[in-house]
Amino acid sequence: MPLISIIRDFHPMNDAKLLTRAEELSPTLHHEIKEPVGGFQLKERYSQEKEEIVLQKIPHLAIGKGQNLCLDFGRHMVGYVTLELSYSGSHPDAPAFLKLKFAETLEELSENSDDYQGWLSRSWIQEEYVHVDVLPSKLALPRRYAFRYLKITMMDTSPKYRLIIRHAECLTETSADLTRLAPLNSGDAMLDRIYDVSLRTLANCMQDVFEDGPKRDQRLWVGDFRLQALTNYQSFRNMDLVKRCLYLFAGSRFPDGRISACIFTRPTVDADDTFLLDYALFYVVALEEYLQETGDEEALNDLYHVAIHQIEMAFRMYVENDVVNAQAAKDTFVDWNDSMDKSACAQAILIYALRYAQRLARRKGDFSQANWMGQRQEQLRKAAMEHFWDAEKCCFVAGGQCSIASQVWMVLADVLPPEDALNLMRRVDDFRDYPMVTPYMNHYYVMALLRVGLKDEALGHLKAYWGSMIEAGADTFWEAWNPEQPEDSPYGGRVVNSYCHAWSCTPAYIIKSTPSRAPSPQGEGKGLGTAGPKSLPLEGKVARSAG
Ligand code: RAM
Repeated sequence: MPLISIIRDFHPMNDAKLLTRAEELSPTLHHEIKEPVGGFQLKERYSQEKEEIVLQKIPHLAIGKGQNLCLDFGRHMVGYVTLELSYSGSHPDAPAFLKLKFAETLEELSENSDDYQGWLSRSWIQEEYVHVDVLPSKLALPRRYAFRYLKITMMDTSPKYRLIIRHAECLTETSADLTRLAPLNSGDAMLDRIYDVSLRTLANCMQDVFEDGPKRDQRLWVGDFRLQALTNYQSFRNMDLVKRCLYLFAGSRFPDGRISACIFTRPTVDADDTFLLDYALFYVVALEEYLQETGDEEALNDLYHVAIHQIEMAFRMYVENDVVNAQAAKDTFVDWNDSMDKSACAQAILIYALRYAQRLARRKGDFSQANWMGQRQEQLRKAAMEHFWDAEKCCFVAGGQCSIASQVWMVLADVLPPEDALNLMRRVDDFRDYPMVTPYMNHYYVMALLRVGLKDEALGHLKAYWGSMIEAGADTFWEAWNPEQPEDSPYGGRVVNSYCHAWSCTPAYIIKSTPSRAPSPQGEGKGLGTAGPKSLPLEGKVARSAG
């Protein structure tokens, strides 16, 4: 079932003070001018068969009715495109009628949008029909696009002239400081490439807020944001952008104070009428992680009560006798896998969030609250064992299912003693009924392997999974990817998938925050191959000091 929530007469509770602070923290956007690095023509409009065109020839190539010209900008980018158009032949006696299609990948470029029958709006497909009345002229497109390729199809001209694309450029936009980008130089070419692509993914999602995807949905979702913030701490370190987003979530909420799963920022800030229990709980986690990085007293004072409220509401609405109820499973996202029972995940994520909430409470000096959090963790942990642990199968079972996700989240929540968690994670691949379909879930899978100490397996999976996207052509990481079923889309058609997606950007975080046994060949810095006490994975850091 698609994730669509419509609440009639939804009026978010807006807090002017928090929203003003969020506004003050708006980022500076950085720009660069980028031009195509190559071009080609698709032999047929929707085929992938192409004929390369030498770059120097493009300003002289005249395209007639039905023909196309594809520009390759060399890598994925986000920005505003301007085309300088001209003609060859007689004076144009009719407007040029063009179709412009922007695509993040080659497959997307050659897909016919009319074939799309999915449940998500087709308006996300980045294509325009444009009439150009005067030639030569400059066509400055008003919309921002996320793309690497641009296909220009000449829908109609007249027998008297053909179109020429004299020049094309993109004014790129990001709030990431790209001067901070440096190669990993790990000595492992695939790992270096994964690192680079993951930071490109993050940079292109860093706009006025941390967007989930610059093609779609272009907005701030809590689940994506938490992972972006973690990767940002290891790379661009734009702390104000994280703070801005924390204030935005707190500044526009459900009328009862719950954090919305996502926030619109244009034309004004507005909480979406979608609530996801796990996402609301990740707000608590993200706030605590931000405070670990910055020690920001203002944020602690302004946002502490908002975070604690998420825990209180979770108990009030979703917990009965220390076990999450059926509604909790319905309101929990975890992964794009609708047939999967998410109740064990919901129970585990609540325990996990309590760990962070307890740290928050201590940080605030709210010790009675911290004690309560500690007791509740223990009660929920015991109930999780009684309710979800199957002693015969030796795994967590939810609604008769042993999914990878249930095991991963129970491990991350420290529900099992360390030795048992290790044994469970060694067998986790046996639970194949409910495959992970997003990099988002794969991130938590890797974190669970790291948590039980299976570091080689964790890095092996990172390389295999994110590496398979690179082998399939990714120059930024994709929203959904199941290497065994590459055609899959959660939306009923890949053309609306996002191919630069925030929640996929975490390899750089994992690589940088995972200490290795041996010093790196370069022996510099921290991170993979460069062990150092500061570079413990954050999951581990929290667990050890939270106990
Ligand atoms: C989609 C987006 C977003 C995700 C939500 C749950 O609309 O891909 O990234 O957080 O779903």
